[in-house]
Amino acid sequence: MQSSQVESSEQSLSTGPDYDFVIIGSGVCGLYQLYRLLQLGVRVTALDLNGDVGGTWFRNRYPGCRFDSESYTYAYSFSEELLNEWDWTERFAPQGETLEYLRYVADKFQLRQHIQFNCKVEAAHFDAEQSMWRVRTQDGREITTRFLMTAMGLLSVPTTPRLPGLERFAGEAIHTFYWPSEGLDVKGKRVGVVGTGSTGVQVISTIAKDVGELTVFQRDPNWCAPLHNAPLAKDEMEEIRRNYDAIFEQCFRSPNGFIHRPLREVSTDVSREERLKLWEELYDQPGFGIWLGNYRDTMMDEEANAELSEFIAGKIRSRVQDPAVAEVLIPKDHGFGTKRVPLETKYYEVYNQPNVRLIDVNVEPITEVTETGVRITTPAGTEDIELDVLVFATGFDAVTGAFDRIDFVGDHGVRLREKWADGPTTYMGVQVTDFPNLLTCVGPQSGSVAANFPRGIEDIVAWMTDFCQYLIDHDIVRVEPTAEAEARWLDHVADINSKVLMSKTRSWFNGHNVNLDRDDRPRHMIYTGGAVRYRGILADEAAAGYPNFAMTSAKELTATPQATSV
Ligand code: NA7
Repeated sequence: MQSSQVESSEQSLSTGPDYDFVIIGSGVCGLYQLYRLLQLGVRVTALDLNGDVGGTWFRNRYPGCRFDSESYTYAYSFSEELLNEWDWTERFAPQGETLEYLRYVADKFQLRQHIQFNCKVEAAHFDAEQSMWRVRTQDGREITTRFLMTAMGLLSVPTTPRLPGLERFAGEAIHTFYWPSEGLDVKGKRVGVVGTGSTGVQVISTIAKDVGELTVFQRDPNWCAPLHNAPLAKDEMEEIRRNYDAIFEQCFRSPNGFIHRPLREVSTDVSREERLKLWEELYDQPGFGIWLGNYRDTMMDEEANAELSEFIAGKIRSRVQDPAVAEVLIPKDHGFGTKRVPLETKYYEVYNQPNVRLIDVNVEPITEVTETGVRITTPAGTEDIELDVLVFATGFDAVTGAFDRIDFVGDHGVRLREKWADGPTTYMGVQVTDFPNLLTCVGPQSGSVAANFPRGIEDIVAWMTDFCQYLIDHDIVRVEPTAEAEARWLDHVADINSKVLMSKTRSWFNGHNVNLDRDDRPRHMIYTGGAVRYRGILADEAAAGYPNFAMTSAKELTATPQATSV
C-alpha cells in the first residue's frame, strides 16, 4: 500500500516533446494511470473533454443510474488509507456516490492539477521523425508527447437512432448519457423510453412511479435478474473493511473480477431438483450470482443454457400479470446471460401498472417523430402516441467509438479509423501495429475491459506502468508490436470468443449494435478469456522482456533517418 503523496523519482527520458506521457481521459482508468505515472516521476498530463473527473460516472446522471458490481468491489484497492477512509452507503452505489468517490480520489492524491478539463482531443498524428505524437485539441492547441495513452472509456460515445422528424419534436428528446445535472422533470408527464438494455431497465423502473404515462419501445428484450440492492449499515461497512484483503483476493481469482465465480460443477453433475434449488437461491441473492456464479456450462453449452433460460422465463411470467406482455418481455433470440444481464429492481412489475404500455417495435415500428410524439405503424394502420419527453436509452458506439471520433494517424499515414473499419486489431489490447507509442489502457480486445471495471483496470494499469518503466530504463523512444504478434492475438481472441455463447448473440460486445446496416460479421471488441488468463499472458510477455514489441532507443533513432511525419 502506498502513501497519499505522489512521490517523484529521478527518471531519464530523452526530452523533446512537451510531455513524456499524455493520457486521454480521467475516469476510473485515467485517474489511476495518472497516479501511477506521476509516481514514476515523468512529465504527464491528462486531457478530459468533461468538466471534471469521473468519465462514465460524470456523464450518466439519468434516474436510476448505478453500477451492478458490489460497491466495495468497485473501489480502488491500491491504497489502504483510501479503503479506510471511504464508506459506501449501499450495496450497489448510485451514480452520484461513485462520482463523489472518484472526486475524492482525485483530491486526495492531488491529481487535478495534472488534468486539463474541457479539453477535447480532435486529432493525434504520429511524427515519425521526432518519434512523438502531435495531439490537437478542439481549442486549437497542439500538445506533443512521446507516448500517448488512451483511457477513454468503453461506452462514451452514445448512439441515437436516426428517426425521421426528430428535429421537429416540440417536447424534450434526450439520450440518457446527456441527462442534465440539474435533472429533468418527468413527474406527471407522458414519457417514451426507447431501448431496454441495462440503462433503459434502470430508467424505466425508476421513473415509472412518477410519470403520468410511460410507453416503452422495445426492440429485442433482455434477460434481466433482480439486483437486490439495500443500504449498507455502518457495521456492515466495518465488516467489509476488515475483509478487504479477502474480497480483493476473491475478485482476483475470479474470471471476471467479481466476487461471483462459476461453480466447479457442470449442471449435469447434479439432479434437476438441485439445479432448481440453486437457481432459486441465486435469484434471491444480490448481484450477478445467477449469471456469473452458476454451473460452469450454463454460458457455454446451449442445452444447459436453455434450461436456465426457461427457469428465468418462468420468473418473468410469474411477475408480469398479462401473459401476452410477459411473452413480449421474454427473449426468444438468445439465452440467459449470453448478452450483458441488466440487473433490475421491480422492473417486470412496472408492466403491471395501468399507465405503462410496452410496444414491440419489431411488430409496431416507430416510423417517424411528430411535433407531439411518435407515429408507429400497427397491423391496422398507424397510431400517434403523444409524448412530452422522449428518452433514448439506445446504447453506445461501444469500445471503438471513442477512437473513431479522434483522427488517429499513425506511421506512414495509416488512419486508425480505416485500419479498424472491419473490426479492431491489437496486440493484447495494449498496442496497435503502425501506431507506435500509442498505448491503449481501455481499448478493444483487452481482457481488462470484460471484467468488473476497477479490478480489470488495476491489472492493466499495473502492467502498463511496468512497461513504461521498462521503456524509461532502456531509453526507448519508439515502441510498437510486431505485425505477427498482432495477427496471432486476433486469432487467439477469435478462437477464445468462439467458445462462449456470448459470441453468437448480437450486442455491443461484438459490435453488432452499430454495424447492423454494414454487414453481419462480428467484430472482436472484447476478450472473453477471463481476467486470470489475460493477466497470465501479460505477465509472460513482461517476464520474457517484451519480445513481441519492436523497440528503438533514442540513440538508434538519431542514427536512423525516419520517414517524414504525417
Ligand atoms: P445497450 O445494452 O446497448 O442497450 C441499448 C438498447 O437500445 C437495446 O435494448 C437496443 O435494442 C435498443 N435500441 C438501440 N437502437 C434502437 C432502435 N433504433 N430502436 C429501438 N431500440 C433500440 O446499452 P445500455 O446503455 O443499456 O447499456 C450499455 C452498458 O452499460 C451495459 O452493457 C452495461 O455494461 C452498462 P437491441 O437489443 O439492439 O435490439
